[in-house]
Amino acid sequence: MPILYSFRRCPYAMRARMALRVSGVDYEHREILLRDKPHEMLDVSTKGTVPVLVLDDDRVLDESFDIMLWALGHNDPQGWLSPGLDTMLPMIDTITGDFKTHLDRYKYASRYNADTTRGSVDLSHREQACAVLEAYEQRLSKTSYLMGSAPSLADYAIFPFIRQFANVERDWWDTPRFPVLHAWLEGFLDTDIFKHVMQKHPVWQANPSL
Ligand SMILES: N[C@@H](CCC(=O)N[C@@H](CS)C(=O)NCC(=O)O)C(=O)O
Repeated sequence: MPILYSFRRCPYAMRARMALRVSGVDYEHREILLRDKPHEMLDVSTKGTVPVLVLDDDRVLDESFDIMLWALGHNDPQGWLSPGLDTMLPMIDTITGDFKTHLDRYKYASRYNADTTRGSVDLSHREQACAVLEAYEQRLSKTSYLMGSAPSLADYAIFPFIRQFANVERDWWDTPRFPVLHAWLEGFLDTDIFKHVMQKHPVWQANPSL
């Protein structure tokens, strides 16, 4: 059975878990702590990020998007790939590129700016992230989902990052400046698949009896 190293609150791991879930592929879930990564994971993927999927033939997938494609390549019962990868990729790349850059600088301002107090946010980066969100807002004003009338890989690959953004300043997000995007996100947070992949797991231990 494939093994997935995962961390519950990581948006990259969330999207990988959702694709695995929808595909029906069975796997062993190994919950890790980012501050105490098991050597079994680092031995197979030295870059030390989650998610990591170790396949039955010992191949290792250590990019969340590759895990999504691998799972959907096995089985895509809801047609997540239907819009076509070429159509979806530019949008998906924006979220893990520009948007995530600004999200991290907005949320973890003190990590990036020595003058900033721990716990404070950087509103200039919030605004730059909002420029990306504005495009989604306009798109979702025309269609129910990012690629049309049905949810697709694009929605599932993107919404965990918008969730992370929304949680930085929940009251501000709930105002809401992006009402359509807000409702779209709430819809995904309420799905069975999301609730399932957010179930809690104890931290994995190689030798629990020791
Ligand atoms: N490009 C990777 C990024 C994964 C990533 O950055 N995950 C974060 C957690 S959300 C991580 O593992 N960071 C390492 C750390 O915090 O030590 C992917 O898509 O899987």
